[in-house]
Amino acid sequence: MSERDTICALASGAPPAAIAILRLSGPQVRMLAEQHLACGVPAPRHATLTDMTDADGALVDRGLAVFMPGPGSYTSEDTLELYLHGGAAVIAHALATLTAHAGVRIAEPGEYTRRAFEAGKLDLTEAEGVADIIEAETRAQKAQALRQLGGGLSETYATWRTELTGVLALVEVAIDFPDEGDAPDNTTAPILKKLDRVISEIKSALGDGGIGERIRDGFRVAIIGAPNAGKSTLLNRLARRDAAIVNSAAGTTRDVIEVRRVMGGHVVWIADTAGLRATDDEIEAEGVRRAEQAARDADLRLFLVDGAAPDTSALSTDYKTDTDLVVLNKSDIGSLPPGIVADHVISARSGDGVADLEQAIAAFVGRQAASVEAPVITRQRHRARLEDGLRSLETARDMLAEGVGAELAAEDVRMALRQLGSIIGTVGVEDVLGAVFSEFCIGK
Ligand SMILES: Nc1nc2c(ncn2[C@@H]2O[C@H](COP(=O)(O)OP(=O)(O)OP(=O)(O)O)[C@@H](O)[C@H]2O)c(=O)[nH]1
Ligand SMILES: [Mg+2]
Repeated sequence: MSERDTICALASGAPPAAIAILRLSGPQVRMLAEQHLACGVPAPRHATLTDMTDADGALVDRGLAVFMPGPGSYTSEDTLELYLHGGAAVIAHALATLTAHAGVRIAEPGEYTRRAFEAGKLDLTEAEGVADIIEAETRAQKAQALRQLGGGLSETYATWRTELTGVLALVEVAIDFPDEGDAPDNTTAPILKKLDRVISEIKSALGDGGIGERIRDGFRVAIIGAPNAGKSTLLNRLARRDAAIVNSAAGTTRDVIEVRRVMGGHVVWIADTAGLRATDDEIEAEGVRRAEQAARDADLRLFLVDGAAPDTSALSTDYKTDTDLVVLNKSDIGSLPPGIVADHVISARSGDGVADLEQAIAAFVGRQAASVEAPVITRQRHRARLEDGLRSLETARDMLAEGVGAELAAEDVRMALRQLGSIIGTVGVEDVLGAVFSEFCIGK
């Protein structure tokens, strides 16, 4: 294929809307403007009011056209944006008119940004920032996406890659000119020092408690406790809807039921779980296994204790941490048992004390989010590659320290460079590109 397709798509929201923005990019944009716009190819970067007509000369709509010639456009190709009336018939007529030409088709999800990436306008973490900013629902998500889009992660990776390239050069010198007179320490000590610095920086990025991922994907809170403690009743209250079945029979909930809320400015997933108890029922036992998994995966656990029939055995589980909350339920029944130290006393049924509990959850996620100033890792993809890179660097360091084969150490540093490179998309990304760009909406 000598020329790539010209792509077009609705870039604005679903009709009906005040305005529909159609976006075109590719080699045939000028031709399309000449054939279908009364103004011809609009003056670059000026909004031009014009009629748009179809192949038969019938009026499609009248609107504004903005032409951005390549390579100074987002995709670095000729790009045209049409601001038409945001009705379904207008959009359908306009897109049908454009795609009637050979080599003009509807864009794939994220294809504009993919072209921008391929033209070197942004790296992969910046492209992910574009997807994230569109998905962002909280200010914290937006701020993180904006930072990423602005190259906030790229800079960190560029610094590490520069330092590692320096390390590699030193290792290669050591391979080419082994200095037999010197003690090995004299040549390897400075290399090890540089290597150790990068290793400790990567370790500290990895040890961020997953805050970047939590801000992007949501914090996890699990409601844990004995059967009948009122976990599902509490979930429904927090969800403000009837998400889970409530019943006086113990062992009602089997699956983990998650609801999503924004609390303290962050996305929070609250999980209701099966009551913890030993059981012969195969399905319930699987529910208990899933409950314990949800408890381990959570950032915060609410240990719910039934005030009417206190069973505190869940409080001694190995996944309970100091920041978890012990919540005594059914305060409406009166006479709550003495001797249980609870962070909150509530009635999930009447709602008493639940507002305070919500505030405590919000405060917890707020503190967590603030615990890392500018997370380097915002997705599992980054974490996995960075862990691989760290392993390679640690292997290289151990080999250098033991004085076995600088060649092997060099190979591991090269490997780490490739692993970091795949995060920003400079190397070996064919396999990840599809996954990254498929998350986008069409028109971006
Ligand atoms: N009086 C009173 N009853 C409650 C309260 N919260 C829950 N209940 C009742 O306790 C029973 C069990 O409630 P659920 O929410 O189903 O309890 P659960 O912990 O989800 O139970 P499992 O799913 O079986 O583990 C139901 O009859 C609820 O109406 C409360 O605050 N006060
Ligand atoms: Mg339940």
